[in-house]
Amino acid sequence: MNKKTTACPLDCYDACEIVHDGKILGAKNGHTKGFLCPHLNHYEKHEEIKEPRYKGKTISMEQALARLVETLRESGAEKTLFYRGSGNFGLMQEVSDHFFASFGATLTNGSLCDGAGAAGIIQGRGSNKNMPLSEIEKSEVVILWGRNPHVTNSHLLPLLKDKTLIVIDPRKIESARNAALHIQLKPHGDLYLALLLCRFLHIENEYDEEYLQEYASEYEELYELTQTVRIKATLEDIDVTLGQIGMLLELVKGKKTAIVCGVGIQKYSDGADIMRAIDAFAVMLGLFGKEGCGVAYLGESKEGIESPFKRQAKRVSKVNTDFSAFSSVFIQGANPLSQMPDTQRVIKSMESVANVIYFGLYENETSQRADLVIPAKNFLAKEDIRTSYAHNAMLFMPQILESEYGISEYELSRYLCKAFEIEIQSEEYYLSHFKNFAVQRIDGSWQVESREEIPYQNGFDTDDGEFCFLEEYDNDFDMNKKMFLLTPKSPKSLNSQFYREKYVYLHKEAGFLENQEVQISSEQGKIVLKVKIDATIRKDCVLLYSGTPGVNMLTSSRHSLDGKNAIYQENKVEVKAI
Ligand SMILES: Nc1nc2c(c(=O)[nH]1)N[C@H]1C(S)=C(S)[C@@H](COP(=O)(O)OP(=O)(O)OC[C@H]3O[C@@H](n4cnc5c(=O)[nH]c(N)nc54)[C@H](O)[C@@H]3O)O[C@H]1N2
Ligand SMILES: Nc1nc2c(c(=O)[nH]1)N[C@H]1C(S)=C(S)[C@@H](COP(=O)(O)OP(=O)(O)OC[C@H]3O[C@@H](n4cnc5c(=O)[nH]c(N)nc54)[C@H](O)[C@@H]3O)O[C@H]1N2
Ligand code: SF4
Ligand SMILES: [Mo]
Repeated sequence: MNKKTTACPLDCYDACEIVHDGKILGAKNGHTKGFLCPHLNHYEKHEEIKEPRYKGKTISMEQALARLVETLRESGAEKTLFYRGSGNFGLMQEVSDHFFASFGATLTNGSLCDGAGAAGIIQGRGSNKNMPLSEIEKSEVVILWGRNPHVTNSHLLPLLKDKTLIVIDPRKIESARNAALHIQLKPHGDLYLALLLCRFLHIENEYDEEYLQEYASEYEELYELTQTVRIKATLEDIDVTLGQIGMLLELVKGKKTAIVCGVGIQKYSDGADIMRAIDAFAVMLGLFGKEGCGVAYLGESKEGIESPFKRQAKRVSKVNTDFSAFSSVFIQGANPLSQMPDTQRVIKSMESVANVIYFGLYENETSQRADLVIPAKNFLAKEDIRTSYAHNAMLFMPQILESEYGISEYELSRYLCKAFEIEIQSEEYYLSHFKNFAVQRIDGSWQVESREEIPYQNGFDTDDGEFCFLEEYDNDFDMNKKMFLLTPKSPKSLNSQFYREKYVYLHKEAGFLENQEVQISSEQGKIVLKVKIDATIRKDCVLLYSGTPGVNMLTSSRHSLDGKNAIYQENKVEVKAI
């Protein structure tokens, strides 16, 4: 078989380049450096749905598509919801938005992922431009602030070699082992930590005054705000010492520093403020617009690319969607019955929907509930292009294999457009549209043209070009005796895809035994799971990986105050033996 190159389609910072010669292998060149993660190393072992079915009975693809058209005709656009998740990050996934928006159906907005942090970034900087992996490579000090690269971003690891590492995470993640400093703070303590870091920078006159005068002249107001944080009491509340603050400031002094943030820090109601406070610390250090410096977050994967699809539509939030308001709900690339918050509510809300249609690769809670199941083609069997939320490459994903089952998003959308007399361009047209947003570099790779390697070199994108500091914050650190719920990502699964976890992870001093069955409960609901003892987590934390069946029985479908994001970690929980 000929060698062909493509890219991993999954929702992951790395967006790896793949060489396929009958086997899936990591490309040797570029950031992929010849290795892939377990999800792709074992990709072809995961059994895909091969046959469409309606009300439990196998049907042909022709019958499924005819059934779908009939269903949409019966419901009408008003009563149709299109709910798309992040199972595949190819740009062509949005072609279904084009059909449903043109049809007049309702689409979604809001975020289960990074929306609160993104909102905080935009409030401060006026835009959300990310620090790419290639710049992190040039830094001397890297602060992993709620990012776990061994699990979620393994292609960052080779770039971290020989750098001074600081880890701020309630868990002793793998990177904490060789970090110069690990601040194992209480979950949700980050806003206070960031404000205290700003305050001490000011007290010790270690801030970048020249930079601040030019690009963030209201820094004295920020200092006043930080003075409202009571030092001793707050440090106790968040379980951080003055020594740790001093050491962090010493380690970053005069060094090219990258603050690399993940999504765990912002899955709270004040997630936007948390991210904005971390940004403020970076501004105080003068880290923006300089080589090897800045703040990396989960950026916008479609930054610099205009969509060729019609996307204006009525929208409802994907955090607390009222499915019962619709008679047809078409779900693509998502498993809302596991991954949306407050599963109890989702089950109820979906109960009365006459037609739940699931368009995906794998069996899961949502495919089990669906009336009509339509198998998708996987990324090897369809044409696509992807970009990343952590680097600036554009990667082409030509079809590599023929597949006898499933249908691509483009083919499905074309079929629906034809049935409803909606205009749609050819697949080649869309692919070349996307390609127009990239330029080829000397090494042959393609890069999204308008993305900057070092954003904010001439100030920020706010009205006056200056950083806009946080002006107030919510001062109610949750002191109640219940335990913090952490729901980070698992090395075995990608959210609910692949090998899903089934345990609750607790510190040995939490008072339970390995394999003991316990009940975990929150205001929202409860679940029973077996215990795994885990020395990497704090005594006051209960860890359930994202994708664990039942995890979202415990979470609430409230939104973050800004950014319309889910707040998976806001609820505190209790554990008891059963
Ligand atoms: N293997 C694997 N890779 C994935 C995914 C997956 O499911 N599995 N999912 C993908 C997706 S959808 C995303 S969004 C990214 C997310 O990528 P990351 O942001 O790296 O993922 P998380 O594991 O959610 O969170 C990272 C760290 O934040 C810590 N954390 C949790 N709460 C807090 C807090 O309050 N404060 C601080 N300082 N730290 C906290 C957790 O302990 C964890 O170590 O990963 C992507 N990559
Ligand atoms: N408690 C808790 N819940 C969470 C999180 C958390 O941290 N804690 N994390 C949240 C985050 S960050 C995210 S991003 C969401 C993710 O939530 P979802 O978007 O629901 O993601 P997955 O669970 O990965 O399910 C993706 C589905 O896409 C399908 N799929 C894969 N490839 C294709 C394809 O090419 N075409 C089609 N049509 N389908 C495909 C697969 O069958 C799979 O079932 O979960 C959120 N849920
Ligand atoms: S590290 Fe991420 S992009 Fe690379 S193969 Fe794994 S899931 Fe795909
Ligand atoms: Mo995510």
